[in-house]
Amino acid sequence: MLSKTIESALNDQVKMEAESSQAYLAMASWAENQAGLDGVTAFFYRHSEEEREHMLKLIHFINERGGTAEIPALAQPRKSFANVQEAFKTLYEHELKVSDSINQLVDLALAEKDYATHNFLQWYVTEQMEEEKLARDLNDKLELIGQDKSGLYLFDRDLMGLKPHG
Ligand code: OFO
Repeated sequence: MLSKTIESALNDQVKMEAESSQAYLAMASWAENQAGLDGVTAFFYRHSEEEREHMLKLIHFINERGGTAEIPALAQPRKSFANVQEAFKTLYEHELKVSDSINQLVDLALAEKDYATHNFLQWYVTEQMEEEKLARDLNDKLELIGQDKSGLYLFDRDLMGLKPHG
């Protein structure tokens, strides 16, 4: 059985994953309206789907452990970006915030001696490590590419089949 403290913290995380999904959906839709960004578009759509799965996993866990999952209202995500670099920088910064939030949840689970939740959260810890690394790598590549259009073409092509968690 979940304590009220853990239940509420997990529900905050549900909201964060939902916001991630919406934020990346908005990026996908923005990219879809830019010329020649098919790979970037596909990547953001897939990433949005993955975040929705992260949210669902939390919802099921909360409900299965005797809590009540809350389906949250969401704020309007950012709709447009100056360029691909800015979109990926935003994604990376967002992932850092999510990692921070997961780490705080892990701390809380330990403090509350909720080992089942602690164990459940390990999947998210690993996932965040992978997502952060990928986002960092993509930002590094974009920095190298700069304004070079042929570099951006290849970057976009590489993203076509890439899974968001690497
Ligand atoms: Fe849910 O993994 Fe990114 O945010």
